[in-house]
Amino acid sequence: MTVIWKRAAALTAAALAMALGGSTLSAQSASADPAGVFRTLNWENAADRTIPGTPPPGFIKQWVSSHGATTVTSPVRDGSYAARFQLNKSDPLISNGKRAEISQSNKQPVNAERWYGFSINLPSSWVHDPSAEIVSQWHQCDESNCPKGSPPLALLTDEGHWKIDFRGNIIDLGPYATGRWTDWVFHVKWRADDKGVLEVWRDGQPAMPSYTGATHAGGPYSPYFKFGIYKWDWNKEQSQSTTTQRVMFYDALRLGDERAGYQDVNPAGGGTDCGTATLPIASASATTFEPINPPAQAIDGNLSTRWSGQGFGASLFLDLGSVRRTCGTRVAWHLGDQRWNDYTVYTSLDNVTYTKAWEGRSSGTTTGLEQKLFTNGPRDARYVKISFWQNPQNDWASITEAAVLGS
Ligand SMILES: [Ca+2]
Ligand SMILES: [Ca+2]
Repeated sequence: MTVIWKRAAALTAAALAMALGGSTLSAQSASADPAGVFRTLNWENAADRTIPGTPPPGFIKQWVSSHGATTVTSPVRDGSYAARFQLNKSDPLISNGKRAEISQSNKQPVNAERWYGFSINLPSSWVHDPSAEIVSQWHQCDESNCPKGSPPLALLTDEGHWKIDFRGNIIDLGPYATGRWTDWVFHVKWRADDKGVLEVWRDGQPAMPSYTGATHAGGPYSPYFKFGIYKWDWNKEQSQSTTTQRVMFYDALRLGDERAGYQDVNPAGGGTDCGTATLPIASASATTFEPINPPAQAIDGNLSTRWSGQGFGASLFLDLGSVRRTCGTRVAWHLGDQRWNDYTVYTSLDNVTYTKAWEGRSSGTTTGLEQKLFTNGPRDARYVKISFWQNPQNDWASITEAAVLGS
C-alpha cells in the first residue's frame, strides 16, 4: 500500500545522502556517546545485563516468562551481547496483552524531539504468519487525560513484510529478510500541531518519504518507546495465527534528543564490526591491468606491490566469496603521499548490478591504507568495485592494497 502524505515534504535519497555525508567523519571517530545520546542499550555494559530478572536501569519490565527477555552472545549486532525476546502463544497476559517488551517510562516530555536507532535480527523461525506482530512501538501516554486509541507509531512484521503503522496509515516497506541484522533509525518530533516530523531509515536508506505534520494526538506527555514482541492476535478468541512462538534479537539501541543526529544513533556508526575487522577476499580482478602489476597484487598484503590499470574508470573488483555485511573499504594508493586520487566504491550482490557506496578523494598525504566507511551505513555485498577517475599526474590507477571492512 502506498501512502500519500497530505503535508509531506519528500526528501530525495540524493539530498539525504549529501546531508548525512557531512556528519559521517565526526561520528566515526567518536569513542563515547556523542552529546544528545541520552541512553545506549547495546548490552555491553554489565550493569545493563539484568534480564530476565529485572529490566535494565531506566526501563520497565513488560514480560512475564523467564524466556521473555534474555541476553545472548550470538547473534550480536555489535560488541559481544544482544537481547533475545521470546513470546509463546501460551504465555500469560501482561499489560492486557501477549507481549515480551521492554519499555521506556510513560512520562516523556511534551513536544520532545527524539532519535531512535536500533537493529533487529529476525531468525529463520520468523515464518510468515496471517497475523501481524509489533516489534517496536511508540505508545501514547497512559495518564487519564491522554487521548485514547492505538499507538501513534509502530514498526511491525506482517505476512513477510516490514510495515509501519503511523496514526492508522499502514506503510508497506517490503519483504523482511531473516537471519541477518536490519538497522533502523527513526527521527520524530512529537507534536500535536503541524510542526511534527517523522523520518525513517532502514539499513542506511530512507524507508519512506519524510513526513511533516502532527505526529500524535496530544496530551501532557510525548509517546514513549517500547521494544520487543507484541502479538495482539494471540489474545483474541478467533486468532488468525498459525504460529505458536516468536523469537527475535535486538541490539544497538540508542536514544537521542534534539541535539543528536542520524549518525549518532545509527547502529552502523557505533558497531565495532566496522572499526577494525577486514573480510577475507577470495579473488581480485580488474577491467584493465599491465602485466607486471596484476590485480592480485592489490590483495597480497604488501604495500610495495600494486595493481595498475590505465584510463578513466579503470576498476578493481574484490570478490568476498560469499555475501557479507560490508561497511567500508581501506585503500592504499601507489605514490599516495604525492598525489590524490578520485575514486568511487560500489558494491554488488551478484556482480551484475552495482550500487554506489562511497565517492571521494584520497588524502594525497600517505602511502598507507585510508579508511572510508560507506556513506549510508552497512550493506550486504559479495563484490566490491573500486573505480578510478583521476589524479593530478597521469591517467593510471595504481592501488597497492585494498581491503573491505565488515562482519
Ligand atoms: Ca551489543
Ligand atoms: Ca600489494
